[in-house]
Amino acid sequence: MLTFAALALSSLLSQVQAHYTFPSLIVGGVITPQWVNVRETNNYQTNDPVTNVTSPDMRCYDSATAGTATTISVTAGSTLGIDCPITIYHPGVVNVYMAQAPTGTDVSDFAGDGAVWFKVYEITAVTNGGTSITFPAQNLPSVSFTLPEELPTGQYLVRMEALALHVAETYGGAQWYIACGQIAVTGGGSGTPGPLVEIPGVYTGYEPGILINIYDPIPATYTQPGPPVWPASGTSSTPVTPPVSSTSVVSSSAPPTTTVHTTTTATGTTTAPPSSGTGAAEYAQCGGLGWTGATACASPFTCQVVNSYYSQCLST
Ligand SMILES: *[C@@H]1O[C@H](CO)[C@@H](O)[C@H](O)[C@H]1NC(C)=O
Ligand SMILES: [Cu+2]
Repeated sequence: MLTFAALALSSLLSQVQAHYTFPSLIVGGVITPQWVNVRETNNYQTNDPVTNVTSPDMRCYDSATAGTATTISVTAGSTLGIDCPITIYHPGVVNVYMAQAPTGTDVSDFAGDGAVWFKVYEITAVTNGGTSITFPAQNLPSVSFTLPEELPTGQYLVRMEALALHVAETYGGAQWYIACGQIAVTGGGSGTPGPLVEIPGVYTGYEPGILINIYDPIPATYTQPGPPVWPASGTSSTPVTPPVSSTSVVSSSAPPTTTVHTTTTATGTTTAPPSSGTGAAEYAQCGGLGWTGATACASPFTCQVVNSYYSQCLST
């Protein structure tokens, strides 16, 4: 039975970890309705990340929702987007994996088990020999990439993975924001996607791009976790966000939350987000080694230590 204290605690936890989800695909410039072509994830309300690399939820994060979705057609060679209404506000990197449902199996019935996943897109970090590290994926409202023309026609899971690295200096600190869409690729080619990996299984949590302190010392290099992108020409270090026509939004049951977050830049300098009244807004950074911005939080939020590099304005 949930006591008031338990409710208050769960509310606190959900706010400490109130992050982001990927409820929609973007097909032909149209944002699909939320959780229709993307399997509803366990965090559709809390936005909580996955932190356990061996958990079955590393795959599609839908163990608690049944994760039903319908499948949308996308032409090989066209642009596929994945929408993030709250924006990807933590520093980190992106990997997009796909897995083809076996011939004769509807992707709705495909669990994605076995070594079936290949990486089709990534957004890595940009380093400069130790003077700076930047995260081009940070603050993106969506991620878009070109479906390879070589991709065979068929039904696929498309697994979005935003790996947040702001508290990744200890094992288990890295945060994964995950969702799986269902697409039917038409007009495909005759490529052989690979290398194929299992999820979970692809990460141990000890990779240099996962167990990493991004603040001090500033990493000289960054190693993107996971296999190389297929096909090799599909690798892109510059995220491209095509314009999305707002009139083409099919539906959205809940308007996107406009939570303001902190932008941490490569050099350790940090830009504080705007706040209403006195003090920084909810989820804004308010302290940590190297922090030179505001340390006061707007009422009713208080500045709480996440780690020595990162304090955040949170509800108490
Ligand atoms: C991580 O997930 C695995 C597999 O479900 C489970 O056995 C293990 O207890 C989990 N670890 C933690 C720390 O929750
Ligand atoms: Cu977060």
